Amino acid sequence: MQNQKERNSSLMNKLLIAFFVLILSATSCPGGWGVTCINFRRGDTNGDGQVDLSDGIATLTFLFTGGERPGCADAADADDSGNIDLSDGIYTFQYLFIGGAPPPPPGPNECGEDPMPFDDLGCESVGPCGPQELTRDHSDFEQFQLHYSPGFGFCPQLNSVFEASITAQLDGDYQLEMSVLRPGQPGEKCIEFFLGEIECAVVEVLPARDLTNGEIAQMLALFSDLKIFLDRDAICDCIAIDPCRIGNFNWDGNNFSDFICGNRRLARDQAPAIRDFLDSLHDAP
Ligand SMILES: [Ca+2]
Ligand SMILES: [Ca+2]
Repeated sequence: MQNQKERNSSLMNKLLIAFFVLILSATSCPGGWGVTCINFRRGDTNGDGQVDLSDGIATLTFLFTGGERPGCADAADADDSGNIDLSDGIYTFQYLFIGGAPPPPPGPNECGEDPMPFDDLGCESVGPCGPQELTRDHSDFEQFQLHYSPGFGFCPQLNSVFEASITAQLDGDYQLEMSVLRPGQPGEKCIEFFLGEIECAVVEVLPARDLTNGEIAQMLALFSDLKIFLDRDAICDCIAIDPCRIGNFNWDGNNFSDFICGNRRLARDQAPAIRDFLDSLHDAP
């Protein structure tokens, strides 16, 4: 009787453990490297969308010669052992060249999630498994506008562009209207946003002016080759991201944010490039 009780108790413990494992696998995104519940191709260390010689080399150069850290550690873990080491490079070469077994699920050909996500690995960048990057040309715009809206807070950047508008004129000129944020002085009315470390910030409207020919050329080069996404980043399927502030970039009603979880958004380097360009226009030529 005692043995039967112990067996029942042991069975119950196993069922409870299985239950909690199921709950965890359904709700959590474990992983010290990054999140693990996003799609990847196992073996695609360099994240270019296919598994080939360069991936084995990328794994070995990362391990032994200070090469670039893989954006998706789960992809670099070619043998799914739970860590990245020499055997992963060897596993990839054996698969490619001497008929070795293919990398375990999700495998080297199709994007998929890690069926065994309980390791210390994870994914930060999924390469071509993520939304498709597109190119847009908005250089023939009539009006471009930038404004920021609060995210988690507002977190303004002092001495940087606050709002901007560039309007094409009939004579081929472009008129710039811009405001910047500067530190407030005692007695001035501070803007009413979360300012973090900043005690007081004031919006300063700069005098409107026409862009110079050099500035126009720089702007049109930037706006004719915009890298955008029409889907949010895959990482947003796993974790909540609440930005400090959201930049809204608008060409004649075509609005793209700099928010990684926004559906219509600029590629990662694009918003800073536009912001840097606008910041370069602070001072009249
Ligand atoms: Ca690759
Ligand atoms: Ca491994």
